[in-house]
Amino acid sequence: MAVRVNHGNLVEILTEELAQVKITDIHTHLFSADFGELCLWGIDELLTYHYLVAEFFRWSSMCYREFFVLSKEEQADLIWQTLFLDHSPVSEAQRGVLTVLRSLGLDVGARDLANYRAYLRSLDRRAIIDMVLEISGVETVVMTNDPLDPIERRVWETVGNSDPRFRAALRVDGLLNDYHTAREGLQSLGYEVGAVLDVRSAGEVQRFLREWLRRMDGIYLAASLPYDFSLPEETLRARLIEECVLPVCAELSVPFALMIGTKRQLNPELRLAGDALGRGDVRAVEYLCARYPDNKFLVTMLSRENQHELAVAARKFPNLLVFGCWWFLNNPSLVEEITRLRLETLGLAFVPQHSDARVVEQLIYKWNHAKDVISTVLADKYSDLLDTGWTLTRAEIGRDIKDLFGGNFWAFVEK
Ligand code: FIX
Ligand code: ZN
Repeated sequence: MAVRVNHGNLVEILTEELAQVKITDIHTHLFSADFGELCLWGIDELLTYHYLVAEFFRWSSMCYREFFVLSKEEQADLIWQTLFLDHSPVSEAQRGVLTVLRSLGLDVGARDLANYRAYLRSLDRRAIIDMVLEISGVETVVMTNDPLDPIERRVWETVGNSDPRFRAALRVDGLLNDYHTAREGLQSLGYEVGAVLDVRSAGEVQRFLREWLRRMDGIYLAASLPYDFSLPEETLRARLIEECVLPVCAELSVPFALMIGTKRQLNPELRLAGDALGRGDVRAVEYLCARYPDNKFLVTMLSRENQHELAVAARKFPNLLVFGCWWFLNNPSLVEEITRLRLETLGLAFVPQHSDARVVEQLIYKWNHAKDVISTVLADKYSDLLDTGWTLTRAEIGRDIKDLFGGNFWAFVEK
């Protein structure tokens, strides 16, 4: 018999459905165990996450170079001391480490870094992946894959990815944002790409994209783009998108994911932690969706200021799927605001979050925290429905949650 939802059981039903949903995490920087050293895990990786490195330098006057020559373990010790012991760890990334430790059954109150380190080191890569996927409820992890990275390429050319829980996404930042360096990489792989994007070079770039999407069984092709990304325009990047990326995506029915709004290396001394953001231009997305109805676009934008316009654009174009609260937006207050905005503008037709995890255990906190916020927002929305006299069943709530946490993405990919 269908379970009717009412104000009294709504929160409990939501909590239970969220606890059992199988998540597809549509954008991460994780790798399956096949990728060896590229698969990051353990307390030292967690503590040296670039979000925390940036936060460490809010307090420390240490010179950047002095910090980066230290071993991972030494860097982690400094970050632990500064961000967790000398000050209370209230930021989202700081709290995240504690959520991970607690979820792994460790005693957070003991503040015993040596013990956390010893426990995590007693596990191996495969064991930690199994454990984390189980705890976080993540069923499928989409990686970020760059064949121009020699370490990664060697894996694809030898063992490949043998773990079906991990899926590939072909990332082409190098090609779109630094064509001349990428061209050398393509040439070394046998693609005859010239300095000028003539018909022959465009054909070779297409061949590269097609062959690597097939080799990786890539679900989508992706790029992060700067805040001043604009289309249409007379640039090499615009031509690469319109003459190479979009034709191949259309041919293989693969979405093109655009992650717009970076301001890379605002402080290069901070290395990976040195990137920032700027307000992007939604008109580029509108142009693509209108001009290329046979292409599918997955879009996330980094600036809070772009979210409303982007959601409105998605009302106009069925070939646009908005996803995630990316990077600097992944703070509970902003996730809540953006999720409300999207639900009110788009109904349930979007992908509320991706983790962007770089370290396996981060899946635990990124999803645990996201679910808490999404649950609060959904409770409000379903409660408003009940107030109108609308009836709801538990199965309907389960269906909606499945759509948000994976179904919408897969339906778009398979469209
Ligand atoms: O470009 C990206 O995919 C970004 O997510 C990363 O480059 C960024 O460093 C990050 O880790 C954000 O969460
Ligand atoms: Zn990312």
